[in-house]
Amino acid sequence: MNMHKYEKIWLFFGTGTLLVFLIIVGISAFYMGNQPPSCAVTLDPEKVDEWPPFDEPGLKQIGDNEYQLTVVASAFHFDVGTDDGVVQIPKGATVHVSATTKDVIHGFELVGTNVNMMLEPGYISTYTNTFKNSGTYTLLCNEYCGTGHHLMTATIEVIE
Ligand SMILES: [Cu+2]
Repeated sequence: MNMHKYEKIWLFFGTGTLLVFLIIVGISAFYMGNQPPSCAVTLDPEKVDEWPPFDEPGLKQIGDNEYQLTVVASAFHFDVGTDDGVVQIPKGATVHVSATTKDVIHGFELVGTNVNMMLEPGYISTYTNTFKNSGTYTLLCNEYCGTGHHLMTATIEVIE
């Protein structure tokens, strides 16, 4: 088969970039352990209020500068365990976020961070984030969930 020189170059280039990307994804997934956040943990969405840790939402210290933040979402509210919807986290703390929803699908986006999850009824969504910079971060719902969707916020304050 007679192939044009440029065709050979582009075939080589295309195959080469594909191999480079596959190697990068392989190293990232299997050597560095990067996995997409998984929703493989389930619960009964009718019994969220009785299901630990969602029976007591809020921030709990679980180690040296390590915290567990449990959040229950429902239309149109994030229950973060405080009356004013504000959670204070010390700067530099590692926070394991665990969240679920009681009713419909909600979003869980902590603006300005990589924390961005979808909350689905019957599933527990988790994400671990280290807050290196102090400041005020807004937690908002980014999945349209009904008439009060735009009011669905909470606040995370990272303090010195
Ligand atoms: Cu919403």
